[in-house]
Amino acid sequence: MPTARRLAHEFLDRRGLTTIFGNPGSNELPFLAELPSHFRYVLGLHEGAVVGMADGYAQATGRPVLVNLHAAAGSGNAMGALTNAVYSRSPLVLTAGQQVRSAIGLEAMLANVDATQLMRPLVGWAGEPSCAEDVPRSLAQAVFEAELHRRPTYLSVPYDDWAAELPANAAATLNRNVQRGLAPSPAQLDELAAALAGAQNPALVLGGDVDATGLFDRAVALAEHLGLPTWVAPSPHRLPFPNRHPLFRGVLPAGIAPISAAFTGHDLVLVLGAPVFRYHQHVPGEYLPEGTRLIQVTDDFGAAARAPMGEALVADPAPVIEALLAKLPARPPAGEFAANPEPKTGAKALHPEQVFAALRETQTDDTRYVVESTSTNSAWWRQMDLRREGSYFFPAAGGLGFGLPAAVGVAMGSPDRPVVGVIGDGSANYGITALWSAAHYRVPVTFVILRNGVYGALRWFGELLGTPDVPGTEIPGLDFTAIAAGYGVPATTVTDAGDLLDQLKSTPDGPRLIQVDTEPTTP
Ligand code: TPP
Repeated sequence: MPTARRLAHEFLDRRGLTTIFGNPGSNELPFLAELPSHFRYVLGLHEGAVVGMADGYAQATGRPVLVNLHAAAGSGNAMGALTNAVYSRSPLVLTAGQQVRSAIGLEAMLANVDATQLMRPLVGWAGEPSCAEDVPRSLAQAVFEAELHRRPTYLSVPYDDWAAELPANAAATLNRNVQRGLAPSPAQLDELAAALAGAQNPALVLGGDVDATGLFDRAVALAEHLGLPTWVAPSPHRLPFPNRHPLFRGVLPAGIAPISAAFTGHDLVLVLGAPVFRYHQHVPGEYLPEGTRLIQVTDDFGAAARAPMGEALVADPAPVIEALLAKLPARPPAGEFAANPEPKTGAKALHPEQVFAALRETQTDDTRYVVESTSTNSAWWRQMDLRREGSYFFPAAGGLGFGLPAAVGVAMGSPDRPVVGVIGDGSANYGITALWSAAHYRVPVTFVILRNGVYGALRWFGELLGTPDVPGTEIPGLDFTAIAAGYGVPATTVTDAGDLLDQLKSTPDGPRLIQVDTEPTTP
C-alpha cells in the first residue's frame, strides 16, 4: 500500500508542482524524505524571502507553486510577504508540518495551535486533514482552491501522517482534473457590446489580471480596435498595456477624487481585470463624475462584490475581449508611440530618471523588471518604454520585501528573459536574504539598488498628511556591496551615468548587484 508521502509526491508531480520553495524545520522533514530526484527544492533563508521568491516564480510561470514552511514561527514569518501574494492573486500552496497528532492538543514544542486559523484572513482556504487517509485529498484541495480562486492556501499536516500506508481509495485523487471556465452568457456579451456601441466617449481601464492571465496583447488589440483611451488601474502590480502607446493615458491616481476627475467626459468606463479600485491616498470625493457609467469585468468574486459603485460582470476577461473584438467595428489606427522625455539630472547624485533612462538604453525589450522603489514612480513611467507582456512586477499590497526575492523567483521561472530588480535602499533590507539564494542557485539577475539614504516615500507621505517632522525616515550608512559580498553576490558602486551605462551593458551569467547613489525624489 502506498504511503501518504508517496501519493503526495505523485500528485505534485502530475500537476507540475516540482519546484518547491521552502525553509524547513523538523516537522517538515518527513514530507521531504524520498522526494523524487527531479524535484527542485529552492532554499530561502527567511520565510519572507521564500514567499517572495515563490510569488515571483508563480507570476512568471502563471502556475501554482508549492511553498514549504515551518509550523507557527515559520508560517508567521511568511505572513507579511503573503499580503502581496493575495493581491497579485498568486496561487501559492503553503504547506507546514504539524506536530504528531497525539501531541497537538497538549501544545508540545512546535505544535501549530489552531493551525487553520493562523494564516487567516490572508489565505482563501486553510485545512488540516482529519486523518492520515485524508492527506492526499487535502493536498489536492489546497492546490485546486489556490488555482480556482487564484489565492494562496495553507495546509498543515501532522508529520506522523506522511509514513502512514493508505487504502486504495486515497489514490483516487491523483487522477482528478479541475478546470476553470467562466464565460459570460451570449445575452450578457450582447448587452456589453451594445453599451460600448452606444457610448459617445468610452474609456478602458486595465488591471494586473490582464497581464497575469496572458491577455496583454489581446487588451492592446481591443483598445486599438475600438480606439479606446486606456488607463492602467491604480496601484498596479503588473503592466497590462504598453506605457508609451498612443492610447495610453497613464496609471490612474490612487485617490477617489482624482480618479473621478480623470473620467470626466467619458460616458462609459469599461474596467477589465481589476478591482474598482485599489485606492491608497485618501482623497475624498464622488466616486464617479456625473453621467459616467462604469462596468467592471473580473473573475474575482470578492472584487466584484466589494466595489462601492458601478456594475460588475463576473467573468474571465478573455472571452469578453474576444466577443467585443468580434461584435464591434474597428476604428482607424491610433498613431505613433510617444518618445521618452530627456531624463532629469541630479545635482549631487544621479537622478532616478537617469538610472531608468540607462536601463531603457541598455536592456533588451524582453527584460522583466521587478520594481520596489517607492518614491520613484513618476520617474519610472517617464523614462521606461515597456511594450511586452510580463515586463513589470511590483508588490501588490505595497508590502516591502517582495522585490528582491521576487526578482530571483521571476528569473528562475523565466530563464528565457533577462530580469532586473530595481530596489530602494530601504526596501532591499526586507528581503535581503534572497541574495544568498540567488548566489547559491546562480540565478542570472541584476539588482539595481537605488541608494538615496532615506525612506523617500514616507517623507512624501509626511508632507501629504501634514506630519513632515517624524522620526524614522533616514537610513544612512548602508553599504550593499559589503552586504552582497557576504551573501556571495558580486557587487559594485556607481556614482556617475557613464559608469552606470558601461556596467549595465554587460550580461551576467549569475547574479550581480549594482548600487547607485541617487538623489531623493517624490513619487
Ligand atoms: N514595512 C513594510 C513591510 N512595508 C511597507 N510598505 C512599509 C514598512 C512602509 N514603507 C513604505 S515605503 C517605505 C516604507 C518603510 C520606504 C522605502 O524606502 P526605499 O526602498 O529606500 O524607497 P524610497 O521611498 O526611498 O524610494
